[in-house]
Amino acid sequence: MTEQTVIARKDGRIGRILMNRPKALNALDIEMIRGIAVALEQWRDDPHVHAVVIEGAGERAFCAGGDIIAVRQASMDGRRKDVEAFFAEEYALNQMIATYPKPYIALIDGICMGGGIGVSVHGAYRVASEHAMFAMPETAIGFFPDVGASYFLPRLPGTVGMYLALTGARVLGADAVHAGLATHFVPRDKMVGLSAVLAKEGLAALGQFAEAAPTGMLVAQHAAIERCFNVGSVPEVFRHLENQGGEWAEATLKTLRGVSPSALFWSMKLIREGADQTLAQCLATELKLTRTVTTHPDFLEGVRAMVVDKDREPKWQPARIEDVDSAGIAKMFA
Ligand code: QUE
Repeated sequence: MTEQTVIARKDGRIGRILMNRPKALNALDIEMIRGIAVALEQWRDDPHVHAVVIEGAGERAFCAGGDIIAVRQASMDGRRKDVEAFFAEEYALNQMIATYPKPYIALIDGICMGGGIGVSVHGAYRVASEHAMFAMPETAIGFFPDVGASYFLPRLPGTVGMYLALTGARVLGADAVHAGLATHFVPRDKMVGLSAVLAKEGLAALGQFAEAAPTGMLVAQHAAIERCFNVGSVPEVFRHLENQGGEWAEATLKTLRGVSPSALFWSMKLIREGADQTLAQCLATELKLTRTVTTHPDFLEGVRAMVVDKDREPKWQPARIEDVDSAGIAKMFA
């Protein structure tokens, strides 16, 4: 018998969802996406379920993302329907979570990237521990911040969302609360207790367990982030970082020089345009963009280099931001 990759069960006052693929860092494949959606539908009108709690199995991850290896394979095989179904169902789940009529509580005590953010940040309550690590690292694989990132990133304080989108910077638990990615801070050693008390007492448990989030480092970089990322174009980000100098700017430049140049352009356009759209509109734009981006050489190469072969040496086409054609990027949104 194979282990269930999503375990959904009722426990006291709550419905529990466990993402249970710990060896793959609980990355969401289409079966898991369907499993979560089915559980949420069943509990929507179940009077015994007062709230839903979602967690990741194992010590390392809440959820490391979507099953991007399967998407790449489907794209290479020309199985466009499979590519489309994956993103369409994933984004529909993100929308369902955003509009779910009962409290939806994500307990995040490890890696939470990409698709993992999609099954947490749209819910009303996101509890992060000191081991929570949030990131939208898609520019590194020649993709773009999706799962509604074009809705939630522009709504973070200042230009922090654009910084996270372009660099894929990691945000730890305390910073995540300050930035608004998480709503509550609970240390790891209390997270199991919180989970149990949620089943017994419901949402009131949150208030009992939450602590003040310690000050992180995002706050310290806020002024520099505004100076370098609240600008009009990708080349301007580079120019401001080069003028800025110092350790943070150097490290940020090094990161940006390693990611897909094309992905920087389409991600900036996407995040900027999402600022004045609804979540549904953002998800529709993102779904449209998956159709062109998943056939772009940088997506196939990025997933190969970062996730499949793990040599971490992607060969981008084009390789320099100077050679990215803005008009060609704009056409990918049409
Ligand atoms: C950038 C990304 C992803 C990534 C690595 C990056 C991403 C993603 C995964 C991932 C992780 C574990 C898995 C899996 C995929 O890795 O989006 O199937 O088991 O989903 O550098 O954007």
